[in-house]
Amino acid sequence: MFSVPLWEADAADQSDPSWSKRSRLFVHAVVCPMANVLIGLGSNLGSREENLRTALDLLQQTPGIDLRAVSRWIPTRPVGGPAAQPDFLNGAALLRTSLSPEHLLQRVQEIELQLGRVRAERWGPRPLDLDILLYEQLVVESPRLRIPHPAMAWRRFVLEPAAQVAGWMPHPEIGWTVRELFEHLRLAFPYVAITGPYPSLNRRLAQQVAQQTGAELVCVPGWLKVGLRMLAEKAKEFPIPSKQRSFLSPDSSDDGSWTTNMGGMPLGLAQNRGDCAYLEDAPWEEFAQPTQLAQDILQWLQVLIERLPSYQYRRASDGWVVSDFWLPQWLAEAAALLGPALPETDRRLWETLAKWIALPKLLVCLERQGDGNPGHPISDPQYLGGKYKPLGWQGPILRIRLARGIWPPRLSRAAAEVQTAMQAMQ
Ligand code: PH2
Ligand code: MG
Ligand code: MG
Repeated sequence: MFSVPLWEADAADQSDPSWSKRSRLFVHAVVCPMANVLIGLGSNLGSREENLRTALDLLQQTPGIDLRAVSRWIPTRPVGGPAAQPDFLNGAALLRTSLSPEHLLQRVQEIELQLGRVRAERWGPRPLDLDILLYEQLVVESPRLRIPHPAMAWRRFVLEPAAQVAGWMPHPEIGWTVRELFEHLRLAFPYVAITGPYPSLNRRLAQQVAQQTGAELVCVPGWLKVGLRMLAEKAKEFPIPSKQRSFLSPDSSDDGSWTTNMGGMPLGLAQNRGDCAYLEDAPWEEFAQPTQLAQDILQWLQVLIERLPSYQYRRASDGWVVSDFWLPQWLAEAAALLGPALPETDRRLWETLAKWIALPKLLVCLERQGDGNPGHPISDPQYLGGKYKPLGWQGPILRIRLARGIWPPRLSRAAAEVQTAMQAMQ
């Protein structure tokens, strides 16, 4: 039997270009089909346009990469990073590639280095930044690489050029196309909703963000979801046992008055409690009748419709609004608390009215570390699932992990993160 030794096949590969081309095509078609990849480009040092041009040339010259479309270059103000860094030139490119995400990342980083990139400060100035934004519908989460790029869904300097070359590409985690994300960014009411399992942290973060950005602050009213300051104020009006009163008093540590006064509590009670531990110890029934509560919520929804109108009614040029709740989540929690006391008609009215209220341009979700303070079970989706089906969120979401072990956690990093995201949406 006749067979070509391997080294002869190699020799043939090198001497006959058409053979080599055919064989490579064959390999791609069978082993690694070409993937559509969306790349973001940015430069704010040196000759920006030349840097971007060179980057594209180097990409195109890479075996296994086929450049399909390139956006216009868009001048943008720097978002985040050191003050007074130069303006950026941003763009996007659509590739087809046979390289794996890891190999593509390696190649992209080589090109960045070749153009003089020095990795120093986060969000610092650079002659070239090449980001893999989307790789088909893959979700990659490794220490070196995250796809989709975690901030792409709300960055204008990413979405505007990306929509020019890959408007049709869906974001695998959000389900919207790049074009839909860009439309949402342009048209949605300038509203950031903050949610998470600790009501008082949501509030503190919302307050801090509003203070830093000048945004209007909208907080959940009443005592259901408030920090302890307001609960303590309420407690003065209602007869509750003094044992509970002791840990409802606001403290003055940290930056505000919204944290539990753990000092006044027996150690056992203070352990591993969210700020809403009072929900067990001072059941809401002591404060109001369920039907009254359901009515209050209806009235409050009317107020929200005026303050958070859907984007058909107010233009995006209006000022920012920040809320310390995300409405569907909050309604789900309220419904869970009310349980069977919530009439079906009221629940349907809530849902109908909720649809009139603007979708956030960005949802911020504070997330606990696995071993951290568990928060209150009413914020646990599993608990909610059995009681009330929350409206699903579709859209950009900024997840912020709280630091381990520190309680209450400092929120300055989280606030800076939200502020940068808001800047990126402008
Ligand atoms: N990239 C960053 C941080 N900030 N701002 C603009 N305008 N354009 C960018 O490409 C950019 C940025 C981090 O990669
Ligand atoms: Mg980048
Ligand atoms: Mg980068």
